[in-house]
Amino acid sequence: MTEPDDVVAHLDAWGGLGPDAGAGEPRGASRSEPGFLLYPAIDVRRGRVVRLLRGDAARETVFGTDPRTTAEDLVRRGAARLHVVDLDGAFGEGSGGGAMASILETVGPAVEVQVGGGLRDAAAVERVLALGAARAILGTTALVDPASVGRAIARHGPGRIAVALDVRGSMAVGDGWVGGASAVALDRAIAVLLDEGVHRFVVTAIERDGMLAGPDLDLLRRTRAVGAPEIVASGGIRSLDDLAAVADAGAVGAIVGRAIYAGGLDLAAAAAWARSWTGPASR
Ligand code: AMZ
Repeated sequence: MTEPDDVVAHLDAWGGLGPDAGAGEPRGASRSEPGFLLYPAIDVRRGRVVRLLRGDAARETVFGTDPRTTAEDLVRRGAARLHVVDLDGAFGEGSGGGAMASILETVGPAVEVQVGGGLRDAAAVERVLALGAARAILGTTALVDPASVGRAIARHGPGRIAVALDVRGSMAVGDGWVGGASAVALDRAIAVLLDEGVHRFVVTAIERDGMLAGPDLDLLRRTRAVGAPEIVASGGIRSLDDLAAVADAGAVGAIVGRAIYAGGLDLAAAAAWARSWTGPASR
């Protein structure tokens, strides 16, 4: 799959992170589970499996017409975990709840499925966890109402709630990343959410998402440096080397999307690497 020419430029526009953003890292990556946590991604929009470029709904590639079949296929190819996003929910355009439920029903018992997109109130979180999601991921809600994340953690436990920090420049943004989206300075968002008891942050480099352009390691180091205990890296990952690089930058896991659908990352090999990963010294 080749990308349109107009979208492969300007990947270095990440101002403000600074060359020494990783200095003074507070501690080693906190590990609640063994191995490296590899999450193949299934983004669902209008019932289909899609990848977007930098989250832009107008630049969509369809990789499947049945999310459940895609989930089964990824598990067959070696996935022990899945990251499933309801893009309709994330864009505030209704709900892909049916597809989520179908994925959870089919593979939820066998693999760890984390679900995000459109979980904007306590009932939505409750619903997705009751359907069998291992973890609910909160993006917009975490920015606009961090106290509600604290309440969700108090109710469900820190292991079942993660926050999506979708980062553009030095801001965490919500609302599907469109113009006028909710936005909070990244460092501030992390500080507030740590106070609310958040343990795991899924950090997406928006400018790299879907671009197969490599991960933003400075962003990961910076996020760790401000105290995020567990980071799952997302955006731009192409290869085993990229996975190793984000692990070395302190991420406990990573989300891979386009690379496993069209970018030549062998999921079975990546899953085997992830299982055997024991820390930066193991390479
Ligand atoms: O691609 C996008 N435009 C997009 C996307 N993938 N917008 C949001 N999301 C994802 C976030 C997170 O997993 O990375 O949706 C979830 C957040 O949804 P919400 O509804 O809680 O903001």
